[in-house]
Amino acid sequence: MNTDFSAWAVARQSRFEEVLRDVLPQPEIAPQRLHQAMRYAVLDGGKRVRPLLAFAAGELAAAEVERVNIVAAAVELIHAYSLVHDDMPCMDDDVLRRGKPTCHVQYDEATALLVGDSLQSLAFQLLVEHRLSDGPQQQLAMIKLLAVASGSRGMAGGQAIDLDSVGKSLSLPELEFMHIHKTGALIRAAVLLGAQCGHVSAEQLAKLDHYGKCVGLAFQVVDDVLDAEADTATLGKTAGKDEDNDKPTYVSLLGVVAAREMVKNLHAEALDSLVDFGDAGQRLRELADFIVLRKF
Ligand code: GRG
Repeated sequence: MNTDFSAWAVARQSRFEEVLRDVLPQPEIAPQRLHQAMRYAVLDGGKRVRPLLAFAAGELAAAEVERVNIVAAAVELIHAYSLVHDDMPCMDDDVLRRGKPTCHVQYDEATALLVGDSLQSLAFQLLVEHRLSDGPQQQLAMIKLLAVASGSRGMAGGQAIDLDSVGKSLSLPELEFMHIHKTGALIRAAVLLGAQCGHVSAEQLAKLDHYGKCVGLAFQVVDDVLDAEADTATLGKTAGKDEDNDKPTYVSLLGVVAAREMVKNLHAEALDSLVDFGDAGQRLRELADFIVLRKF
């Protein structure tokens, strides 16, 4: 635990890029255009927050790095699929993502749809092709965890509520429910899957689950604030979309000051969940700091 956070994160991000390059279908393999578009959507961009959370939780649980590489890749592939589909004209209809044209703009809509579908399938293929845990029951439970987190009772369900909420005003609990699913579920899954590659007690897992829930929601509240306050060049995606699309957000509901206060409280609650881990929880603490202080 001697290196500083930024050196720790950069080392894992660069190792992880190689993992992604390996697990994605090579661009010269047929169907080339689909495989090239999958690589376009996943590689060379993104903060890789979810993989970093999986790595930090895996290190806390003394997990084998090869196992964590796979769960981190599966989570990031699901995340990338969700961004590709979210950007399509039938959803958010955006032209810029990670500082470059969105997948359907660079390729075409049908290809973008298939990119999302194929990234999702590949995520689950990885989870069944590699050993992630000492026993098959635990591995099945991990696969189910990611399936639930990304499906209609997780991310996709949250997205359905999001699409339905345009032009409506939601209560704070309704908004929280939407975001805990749309954004929080996958972030929480990243923490839990990283930890489950190693060894943690049920009590420790419950604490990590609470940490994941808090940072997942904080991530979204920060996203709402950045959408209102930051510029397109800094974000690498179109700023001000929430207001333009008349979407309920923490900023529209509470205002920026109260939204920032909420982030502060979630941050404190996340750190509180890590108290019993002592030094072993340091990277997760630093990631909570990064998530609430991020500028893009
Ligand atoms: C299409 C099923 C389906 C779901 C889409 C995640 C999502 C659900 C939509 C993305 C819309 C959005 C901007 C949500 C806010 C939070 C969020 C997930 C931001 C993007 O994640 P980052 O900031 O992106 O981690 P990078 O590019 O850094 O990986």
